[in-house]
Amino acid sequence: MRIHITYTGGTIGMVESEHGLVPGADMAGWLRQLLSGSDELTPDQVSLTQLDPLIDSSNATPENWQTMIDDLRAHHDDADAFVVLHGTDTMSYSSAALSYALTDFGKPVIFTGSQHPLGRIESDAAANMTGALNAALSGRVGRNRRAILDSATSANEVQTHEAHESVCLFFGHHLFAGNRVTKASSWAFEGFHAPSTGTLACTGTPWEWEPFDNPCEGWSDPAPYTRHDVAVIDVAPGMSAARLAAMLDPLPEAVLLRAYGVGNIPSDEPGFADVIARTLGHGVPVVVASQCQQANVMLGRYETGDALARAGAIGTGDMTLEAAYAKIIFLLSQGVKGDDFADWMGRSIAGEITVQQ
Ligand code: ASN
Repeated sequence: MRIHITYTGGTIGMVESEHGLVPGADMAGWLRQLLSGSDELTPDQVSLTQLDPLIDSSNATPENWQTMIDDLRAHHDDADAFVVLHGTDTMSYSSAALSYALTDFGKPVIFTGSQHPLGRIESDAAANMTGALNAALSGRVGRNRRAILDSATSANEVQTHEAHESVCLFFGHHLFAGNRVTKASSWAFEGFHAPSTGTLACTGTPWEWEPFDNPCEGWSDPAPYTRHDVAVIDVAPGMSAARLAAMLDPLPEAVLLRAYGVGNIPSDEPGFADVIARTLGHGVPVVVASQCQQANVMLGRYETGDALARAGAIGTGDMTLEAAYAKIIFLLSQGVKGDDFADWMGRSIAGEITVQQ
């Protein structure tokens, strides 16, 4: 068994500086030491790419997502499983983003990081690293889920290929699907939750694995991630139509509106729904998510969300905010527009959404 590790930055490899934590720990040396006593995985079975520059994940962009994808693809044939070391702040955005782009990868990719740097005596770095390695070695992640009919890249040409849902995130004794997870705590060792689907596995002797079968359609030959102008807007009590309009001027390429509950907005606020209808009228997709971590967006369930549904807004179903945002950037990077964009937001590329039959 060979493992390739892509080290992107994050607290796990940080050290104290005059201005707070910054990358700077000896990751290669620490890993060698961590594995030196193991009879399952020796240091020479592990390769490491240290991305340059190492970043705090708060600085991650879609270009960084693509750099990770490029490194994984470059090492695809060198290893049986992969670990991505990443900062926790945007790890769930990156793991969702990579899940869409790697449905053809066919090997496990496990994200992890830590709340404390590896040099701290109370650090969760070793537990998370060994947990991610154990998940990678388990043989239970990244297996073929189903052969699919793919109409993603060319509407008329229907072809079959195999789709895999292979990107996971290990943190605080739990393994999650990479596109179902959200950072829930800035300090707890159990820092992540998967509010709609729960965990894939929990550590122990032995690990407890949960049944999980979210069908996915996959995406063949994805174009690289590029940056796109997506406005993420939170609705709040008392917010006026003028404020919403100002936030949408100039018009972005897409809007991700964080509404209330099942996708409700202040419909009595004069002009509020009109701003959204006008935005849609300009051909800008408006995707409506919920401020609830555990949500199933159903536009039109209430009168307060009905105007959004009638205007053609797209609900996120049970996707996390991170999965929805990364999916919007993915679809824009693929050049998907109009009705196809709305259609794909509701379909499962990599198991990120529960498709209602
Ligand atoms: N700011 C850090 C990061 O996301 C937080 C962490 O890794 N715990 O890179």
